[in-house]
Amino acid sequence: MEHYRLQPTQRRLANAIRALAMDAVEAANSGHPGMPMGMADAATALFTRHLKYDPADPAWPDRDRFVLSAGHGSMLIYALLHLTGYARPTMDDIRNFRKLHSPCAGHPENFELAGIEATTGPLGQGVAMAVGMAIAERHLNAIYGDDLVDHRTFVIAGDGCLMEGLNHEAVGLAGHLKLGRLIVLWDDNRITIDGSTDLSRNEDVVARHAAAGWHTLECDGLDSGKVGQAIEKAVADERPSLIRVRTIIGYGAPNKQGTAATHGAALGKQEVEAARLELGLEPEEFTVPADVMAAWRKAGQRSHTARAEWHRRLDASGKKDEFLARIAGKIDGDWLQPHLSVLLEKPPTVATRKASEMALEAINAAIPATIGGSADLTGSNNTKTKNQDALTADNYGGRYIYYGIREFGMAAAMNGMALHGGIIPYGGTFLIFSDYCRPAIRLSALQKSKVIYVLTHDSVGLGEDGPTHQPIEHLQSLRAMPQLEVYRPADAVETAECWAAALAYDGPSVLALSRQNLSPVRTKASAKNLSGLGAYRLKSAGAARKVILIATGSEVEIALAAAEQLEGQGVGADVVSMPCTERFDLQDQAYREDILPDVSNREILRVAIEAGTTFGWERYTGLHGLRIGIDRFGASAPAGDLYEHFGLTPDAIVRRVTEQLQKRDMK
Ligand SMILES: Cc1ncc(C[n+]2csc(CCOP(=O)(O)OP(=O)(O)O)c2C)c(N)n1
Ligand SMILES: [Mg+2]
Repeated sequence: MEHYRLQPTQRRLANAIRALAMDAVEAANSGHPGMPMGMADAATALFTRHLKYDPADPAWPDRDRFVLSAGHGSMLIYALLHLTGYARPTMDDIRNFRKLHSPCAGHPENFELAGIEATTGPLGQGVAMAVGMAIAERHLNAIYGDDLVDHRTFVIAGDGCLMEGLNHEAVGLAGHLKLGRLIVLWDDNRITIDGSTDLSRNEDVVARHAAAGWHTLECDGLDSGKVGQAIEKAVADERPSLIRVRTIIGYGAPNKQGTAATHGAALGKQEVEAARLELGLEPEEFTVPADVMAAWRKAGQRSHTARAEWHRRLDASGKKDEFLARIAGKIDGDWLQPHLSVLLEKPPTVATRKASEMALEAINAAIPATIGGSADLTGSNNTKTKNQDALTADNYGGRYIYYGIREFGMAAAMNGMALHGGIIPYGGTFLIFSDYCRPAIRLSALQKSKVIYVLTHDSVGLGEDGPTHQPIEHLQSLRAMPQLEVYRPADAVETAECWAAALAYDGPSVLALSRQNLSPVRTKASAKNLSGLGAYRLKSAGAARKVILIATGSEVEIALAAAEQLEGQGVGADVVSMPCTERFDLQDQAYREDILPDVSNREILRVAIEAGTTFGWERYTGLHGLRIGIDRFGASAPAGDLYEHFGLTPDAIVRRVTEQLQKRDMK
């Protein structure tokens, strides 16, 4: 065994990763040792010789980005961060892998540890977020030049990441945009959970990448030197690169390696002992030999000088403040008040998607960090403004991305751009197709990445396209997602306010916007961003208040008309516009009770009106309130006919309210 100790070879450095992965999974009796053990040599090549990073300043803007797309192999990144000298995770953190309050969560979370660029685990999304990071890098490079922005995005992906449908979108987009700074290392171990990849895959993964314009190459993944050579070639090539890294899952566990048994379970005491002998590891758990640790720490300092030089260039650039503010996500530019003044001069009757475009004209002129786009619905989503050129392989400085029909790919790429920093991405599709982006919206929310989803055609009000295109459950299901703010503005003023609130929120937002024209409901200036309060009293009852009509978006004007009729019958009715339930829930109790008094519903009937599922509206109406909406799939017809058909007219609403009031009086 002595020969292992002559010098800390790359293999011995890699074995430190293997040891920590085995030990942590063993201690947790849960986790995935196979992937880190198989990819240890490849990761050692990347982190000791190629990746540009500095554990002393994990947020250094010009660092290379590394994304562990195969997030189940989280112990790989935890080991790497510890070995290269990041402040966390400590060895104690690693000992507590997968336990409550350890930053070493089951899957890597960017909000837990500096050095983790993206939250991964849902397979495929890491690669797709990396595409967004690579776009962000080229875009900022086009603006600030090589002196300030000149880095790469590296990814480790497994068979699973490349099998997911999303991968087709991500690979297509990266190939089309010629993102040469993107390098994916594919852990080709021919194993997934169910067993051999022969069970489920016969496609030529490499040929698929080549067909999309990628540079492809392969190497022995158990030879760190060979992996390094492949990385060098990938770096030199102008196309995005896929390196097929041939490995053996669980490498070093003599009886289990190469089998799915190492994928996602502790190896067991006996097998760990056998692996220690096989690999020449220290006998004690969680132990890294001093010379190996020293070599790792030294590797972690490789980019020290590069960082210092970058800071000197930044100091000399004359753009230091601007650049740092932009990376930090600071937004100045007072676009809202001037824009509102123009709107209030002559309140327009427009669809809120059009109102969003009008707001964006002001936003994109005032805030250079925005990058817009759409998944092939630019003219419908109204996401492109006059000053936006397309961001293309020939013009990375453009600020509008034609994502193609790749909703999930767009959403994941936007997460990547937001995580990279320096960019505020927004992108459009129909609200119905939020289902196609939903897993990425969820990662926006979990990571609190500032992405704005412009989701138009937000109800049966889209009309003739029919039930396949008409959202029903979407608004409420998106509202159910933690940390995501869902806005549904009622007119052009609210739309601008919602945009302002979304831009100010340190996390993702959805703007649900109408296809059909809406009358203005806000015609007077207000000192506050009322939409930012989530809900506000748009009209106060004239007669004694018996009813509160709570409506969102396109239904607010209908509620106003219904209230007028009720008042005509001597029934006092407030109208509350509620563009964002999440925001309203955040207001203090006094405000909430002022807007929605009488929780018991004894004195006042609360009525929710939204052209979507009524599921969940009892939260605001109370169990004895009235919920007016659509609890079935829609239908193909002109919007006006559908609103009649589904009882979303002032007359129908007044009828139901009156009935309900009579029922109560009988009690
Ligand atoms: C979207 C998604 N589906 C399923 C899973 C559960 N899962 C985790 S790892 C894995 C198998 C992945 O195989 P591979 O990428 O080859 O990883 P390896 O077994 O080689 O480590 C699956 C199905 C997941 N994490 N994400
Ligand atoms: Mg595999």
